[in-house]
Amino acid sequence: MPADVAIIMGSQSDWPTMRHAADILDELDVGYRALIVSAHRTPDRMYEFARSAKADGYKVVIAGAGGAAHLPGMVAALTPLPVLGVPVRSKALSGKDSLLSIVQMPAGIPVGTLAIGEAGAANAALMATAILALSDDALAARLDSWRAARTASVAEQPSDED
Ligand code: RP5
Repeated sequence: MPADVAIIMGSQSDWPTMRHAADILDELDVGYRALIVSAHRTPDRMYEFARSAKADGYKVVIAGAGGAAHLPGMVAALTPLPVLGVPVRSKALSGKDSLLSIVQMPAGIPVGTLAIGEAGAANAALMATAILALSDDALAARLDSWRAARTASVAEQPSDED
């Protein structure tokens, strides 16, 4: 299966969050590759990844980082591919620093910023899937089924069971 989506993250410590994106892509049968690419610790790796991402066949980049989270914006500056940013929850500021670092891009270089943490990672995967589904009818049908199953799983009345 071709890797249409790159899930990149600044650190191994981001993986427990970013794996929620990977889980959704697995459910939807979307090819991806997960890579540790740090703007601060491995800037050359980040540059090489971003510069070649399109030629390498990726169509969407999901970038998760925490704290002074430069990774999504730097990668967005270096590739024409859509970049979805996931603010990872930080120890010091609970991810508010990550969110503000990622979301406040100056006009001209967009990063599609999702929610802090696991919900953001999962939604980044769903948004990446929706982008890919624009030119893939089979994937669009899988995404429709996935969404319909989520809707069908919601009970009409609350239960006493946890
Ligand atoms: C960022 O620093 C990473 O994205 C991570 O969220 C944060 C902390 O990294 P570690 O110190 O846990 O490696 O670059």
